[in-house]
Amino acid sequence: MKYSERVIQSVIDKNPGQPEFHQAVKEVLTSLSPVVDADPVYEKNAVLERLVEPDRQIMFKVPWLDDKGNIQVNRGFRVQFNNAIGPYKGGLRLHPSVNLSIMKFLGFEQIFKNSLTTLPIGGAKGGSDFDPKGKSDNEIFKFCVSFMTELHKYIGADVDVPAGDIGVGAREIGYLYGAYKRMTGKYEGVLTGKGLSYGGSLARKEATGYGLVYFVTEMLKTAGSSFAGKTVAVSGAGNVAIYAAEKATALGAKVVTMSDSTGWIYDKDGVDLKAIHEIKEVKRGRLAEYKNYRPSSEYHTSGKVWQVKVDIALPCATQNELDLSDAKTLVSNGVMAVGEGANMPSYPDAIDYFISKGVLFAPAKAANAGGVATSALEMSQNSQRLSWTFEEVDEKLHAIMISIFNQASSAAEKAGAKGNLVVGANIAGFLKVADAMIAQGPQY
Ligand code: NDP
Ligand code: 2IT
Repeated sequence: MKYSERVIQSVIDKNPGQPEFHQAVKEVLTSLSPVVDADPVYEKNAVLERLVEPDRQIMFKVPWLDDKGNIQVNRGFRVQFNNAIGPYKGGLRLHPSVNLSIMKFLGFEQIFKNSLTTLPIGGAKGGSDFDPKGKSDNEIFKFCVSFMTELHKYIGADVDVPAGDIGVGAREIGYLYGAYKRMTGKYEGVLTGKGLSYGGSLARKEATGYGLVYFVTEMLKTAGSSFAGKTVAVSGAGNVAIYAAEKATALGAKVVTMSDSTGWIYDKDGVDLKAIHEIKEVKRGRLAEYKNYRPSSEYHTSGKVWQVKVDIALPCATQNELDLSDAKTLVSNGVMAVGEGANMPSYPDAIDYFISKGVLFAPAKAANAGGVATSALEMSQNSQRLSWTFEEVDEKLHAIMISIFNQASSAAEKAGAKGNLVVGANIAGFLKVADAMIAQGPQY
C-alpha cells in the first residue's frame, strides 16, 4: 500500500464514526499522492501522520439560561488543527448538526485553504450544536457569553483567531467580542468579521461570495467565457450565497435560484437581491416570503435548485448538498462550470463526474478562500491599528483570488493533471505547510 493510502486507512481506523472527516482526508490525501508517494522525504518526516492529527481538540459544556428561565446545555468545540504557518484561524459554526466529525473536516480543510491565501494563518474550526433559529437576541447573547467563558482560555490575537461560519454573523461576533474583552481585559484582534465601529474590515462581509465569483471568473477565462449573459443556480441564502449572487449579477449573470433549510425559490427573471436582503439579513425570515415580493416566482419545498437548467452552479449552503444524481441532472442540462462557495458541498462521486464530463470545477478550499483571506487582512489592519478603504480591501481580495487560481492551475499541470483544480489546490496548499513543518523539526 502507498504511504498516502496507509495514512487514509489509519485515519478511518482511529476515528470511527467520523464520516465527514474521513471524506475530507480521503479527498486531500488522494490528490497528494503524486507528490507524497513520489518523494520519501514526506514519509520520513511523518508529515501526513502529523497533518491528520489535530494539535488539540477542545470540547466544553455551554450552559445558558433561556427566556423562560430554563437552563439549556449545549456542547462547544474548538479544533486547533495546525499552526505551522501562522496562528490558528477559522470560523465558528452554530448549527444543530455540529459534531466532532464536522468540526474536524472543516478544520482539516482550513489548513490547506489558509495556506493557499498566501497569508500567514494556520487551520482551525469551532462551534456548537446550539440552534440559533427562533432564539431571541437575549438568548443568543447569553449563549455567546457562556461559549466565550470557556473559549477565551484558548484563543488570542497571536494564538487562535475565530470568525463566522453558518449561524455566526456580525451579531454573534459582536457579543463574543464583548465577552472576550471583559474576560481578558484585552482589546485585540482576537476575532474577525467584527463590526466596522470596533475593528472590523470593510469588504469582509462580502468577501467569500465576491471571492468565489472572482475565482470562477478566472476559471471561465480558460474557456474563453465569463459570467456575462449566463444563468446561475445558487444554493443557500446566507452570507456566502447573497454576496456571490450580488457579484455574479453585477457581472451580467442572471441568478435564478436560492435556497434555505426549508425550501428554494426559482425566479426566471433573476432573483431580487433587495428582497433577499430584507427577508434574510434584516428579518431573519424564511425564503417562503419571497413570493410576497415577486408573485411570479416559484417556491418549492421538495427537490433541489440543481434541477433548474443553468450554465453555472454555485453551491453556497452546506456540506454534501450536491450528490451524483444532482451532478448528472446539471450536466444533462448543459452546466459548464461549478464553483463551491460552501465547504465540501459536493460528494466525491459528483466531483469525479463533473471532471469526467469536462465541466470546469472550482473546489471549495480554493474558491471560497476569499473570506478567510479577508479575515487575515482584517488581522493586518488590527495589528497596524489602521483601516483600509473598501476598494483597497476588495482589490487585495481580487488579487489573492487570482493568485490562488494560478497556484492551483500550475500545481495541477506540474502533477500531470492539467485543469484539475481539486488536485492543484490540494497540492499547492499542502507544499507550503509541509515545508514549514519539516523546517520546524519533528516534534511539531
Ligand atoms: P449562513 O448561516 O449565513 O447561511 C447558510 C445558508 O445555508 C442559509 O440559507 C441556511 O438556511 C442554509 N443551510 C445551512 N445548513 C443547511 C442545511 N443543513 N440544509 C439546507 N440549508 C442549509 O452561513 P454562510 O453563508 O456563512 O456559510 C455557508 C457555507 O459557506 C458553509 O458551508 C460555510 O462553511 C461556508 N463558508 C463560509 C464562509 C464565511 O465567510 N461565512 C467562508 C468560507 C466558507 P437557513 O437560512 O434556513 O438557516
Ligand atoms: O470556512 C471558512 O473559511 C470560514 N468560515 C471563514 C473563516 C475565517 O476565519 O474568516
